[in-house]
Amino acid sequence: MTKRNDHDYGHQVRKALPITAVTVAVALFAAVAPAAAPAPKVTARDASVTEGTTSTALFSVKLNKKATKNVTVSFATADGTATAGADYTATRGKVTIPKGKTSGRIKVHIIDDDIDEPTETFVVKLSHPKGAALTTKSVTGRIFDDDVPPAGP
Ligand SMILES: [Ca+2]
Ligand SMILES: [Ca+2]
Repeated sequence: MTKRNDHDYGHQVRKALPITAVTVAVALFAAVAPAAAPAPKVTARDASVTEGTTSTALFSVKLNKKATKNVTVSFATADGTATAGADYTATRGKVTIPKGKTSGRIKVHIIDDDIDEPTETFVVKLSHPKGAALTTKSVTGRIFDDDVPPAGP
């Protein structure tokens, strides 16, 4: 009776061992593996241009820390008081901040008209971040006029 019980006990221990070994291995791995780093955050800044001095509005897009892989953010312009096709060129696309870098740029073409007008604005909407969290959803482009008022009668 006693011998048989001992044998059964030993059998149970042998069966249990692999599970214990796996559990210890998983616990060790969890302790050694670094915790997943939080994704970098993307911010963008407004831009201002004066008609005629430059044909491009440059919007700076920045990460709060270097990316460990390429970060992309989709963007698309939208009219404010400025009109696409008359004051600036409607633009959409993706801005990429390459792995290891912290900044990228969005370029929007500004149209130099000959019309005297107030300062006008358009918006660049940001969306669909990949590899980072988006903290700026839209930025504003300001176009300062450079045309003189028409001469009075
Ligand atoms: Ca204009
Ligand atoms: Ca103008």
